[in-house]
Amino acid sequence: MNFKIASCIIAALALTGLARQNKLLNGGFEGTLDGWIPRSKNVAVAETPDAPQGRHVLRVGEGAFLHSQPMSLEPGGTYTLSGWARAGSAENAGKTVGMTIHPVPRWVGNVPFNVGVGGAQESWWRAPLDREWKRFSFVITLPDYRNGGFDYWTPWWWDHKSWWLYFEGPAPYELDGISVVEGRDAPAGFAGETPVGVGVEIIDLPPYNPTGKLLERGATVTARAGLNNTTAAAINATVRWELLCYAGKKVFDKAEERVALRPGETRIVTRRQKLDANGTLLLRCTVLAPDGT
Ligand SMILES: [Ca+2]
Repeated sequence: MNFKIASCIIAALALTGLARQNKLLNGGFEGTLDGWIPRSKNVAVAETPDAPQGRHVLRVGEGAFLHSQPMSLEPGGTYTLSGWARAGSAENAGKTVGMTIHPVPRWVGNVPFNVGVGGAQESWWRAPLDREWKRFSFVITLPDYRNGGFDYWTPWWWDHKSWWLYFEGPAPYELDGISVVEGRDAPAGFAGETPVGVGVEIIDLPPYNPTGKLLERGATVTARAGLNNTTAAAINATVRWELLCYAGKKVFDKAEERVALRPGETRIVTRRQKLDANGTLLLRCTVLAPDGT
């Protein structure tokens, strides 16, 4: 079983069996920004008929940059980063969008450094931008602290496995189908994280307020889940929504619906959830295989 976690939401998937698994969550941006950390408001998922993967892409505007959620990679491992990029304006055709990876610090405030520090390899990879979608592919070889890579960094602030993927380019530009897979060969197209990619977000949460109540008991929120069949086969699945206590031990509410996904299809499902419980709550979306596993 594979789990993905996004702030107050957990999405889980019980289907397995991908040939090459994407280390990124929601690299296809199918319906939500789940799995990504925009560093400004000028980053959005957009539906477009010419998306190279699925039907949604990421649009990055002026002054914006973004990180992926942390992904777990093996020290000394070799991975291939691939995807599609496109200029969002005629002026940006011919320019490049840069990407690199940073260790994820355990301690907020530690200055991140990228993969090239302390090593001889490239620190940044640059994908060409054009008015048409262009595919890019780069091989990343990680330093190995056991052989001296990053050995001057004390281990308490980094677990040597957690990395962020980071993009910075000439806005506006667009990205789609981002994959990080093991080995030196780029996948033919997008590599799924799981057979059905699941991204979940609550679209009507009030802004964070450290001095007041976030939501009153009995309030209703709307959750939106993007379900993307990343395989070449049709999948009949069950979507299960559960409202849980923070520890995951008590279920306050549960609902299920059946969903049929054609190969490559994306479906957006929504859930209006009444918060009829006290405390810190999790709304979990689980996609189950036909046999309920
Ligand atoms: Ca997509």
